Formats: sequence, structure tokens, C-alpha cells
Amino acid sequence: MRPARGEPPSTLPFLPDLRRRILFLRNCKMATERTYIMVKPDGVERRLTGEIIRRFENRGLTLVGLKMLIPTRETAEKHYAVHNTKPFFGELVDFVTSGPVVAMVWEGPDAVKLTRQMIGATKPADALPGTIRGDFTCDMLLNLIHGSDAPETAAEEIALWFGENGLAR
Ligand code: RTP
Ligand code: MG
Repeated sequence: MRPARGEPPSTLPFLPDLRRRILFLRNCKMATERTYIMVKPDGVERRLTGEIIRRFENRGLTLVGLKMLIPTRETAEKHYAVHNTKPFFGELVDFVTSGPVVAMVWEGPDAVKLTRQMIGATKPADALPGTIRGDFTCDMLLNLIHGSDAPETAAEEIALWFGENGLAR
């Protein structure tokens, strides 16, 4: 009900609906997807892990798994197996195994597409301002962050980096 003229509203009228929608999305398995996100060694070294987590939390995604590790060559090669015939494969594996990474699983509606958009394009000149890469890097290799490119790859990557029972929920 609208407050009488001149009376301050006790609360913004749309808020209860918004809260209900947020609760619905949190509980709605159909709308929810998981994705594998990794802050690469350059992102950790540049102390951008907090900034990256803040962006995903601000967007409304939920962190469901997190750990810091130095990837083995075997894991990095499996992770980037789709690129193993490309000329940059060796350099890519060298880079990803060069220091600690922060491995994470994020959950939310359309999490794969949403996080990829927030990460920005692979080619520095295509990474728009406002995206993580567009705001913090202009290098093709030192591009701070990985995000799964499809729900199927996300499931494989989550299994590779976190195993069967490695997630908090
Ligand atoms: P990522 O897998 O790390 O999230 O990156 P992405 O999806 O944006 O790009 P992808 O095509 O999967 O390539 C993986 C990483 O390889 C390097 N790359 N170099 N020189 C090249 O042409 C080239 N293409 C890709 C990038 O560092 C990219 O992040
Ligand atoms: Mg990729």
C-alpha cells in the first residue's frame, strides 16, 4: 500500500519482491549453474584475488569452493588439453605452473556465460573496459584469470581441480 501524501515510506515497496526473487534464485536448482574460475599466477602476484572475488560476489554469485595451490604440469596439461596442438601450449603450461593459483567454483544463474562476460575477451584489444581483463591487463598470456567456456567443460574442470568431494557444498 502506498503511504499517504507527505508520509515517508516505511520501506521501498519493491524490496520484499526483490528479496523473494533472490531467495528463489538461490534455491532454484534449475536456474543454477557452476563454473570453474582460476586466478592465474599473475593475478595472485598482483594481489588481484580480492578484487576478483569482490566482483563476483557483488554480481550475486556464490562461492562454493576455493583453494590455493601451485598446479602440477600434469594438471595444467589436462586443463588446457584442448590447446595441446597449438604453438602457445608449452608457454601456457609453463606460465600456469609458474606460481600459486587460486582455484574456485562459483555458482549462480548462467554462471558460465556470466563470468566469461565479466572476465572479458582473450584478445586484449577485444577485452572491454569494465571486464576483469579489460581493466587490469593488456597481455594475451598474462591475462589474470581463467573461466570455463561451457557447462560441460565446467563440470570436467571442477572434477579435475577439486575431485569428487573437494567442494564446501
Ligand atoms: P582461459 O581458458 O585461460 O580462460 O582463456 P580463454 O578461454 O579466454 O582463451 P583460450 O582460447 O581458452 O586460450 C587459453 C589461453 O591461451 C592463451 N592463448 N594464446 N597466442 C595465441 O594465439 C593464444 N591464444 C590463446 C591465452 O593466455 C588464453 O588465456
Ligand atoms: Mg579457455
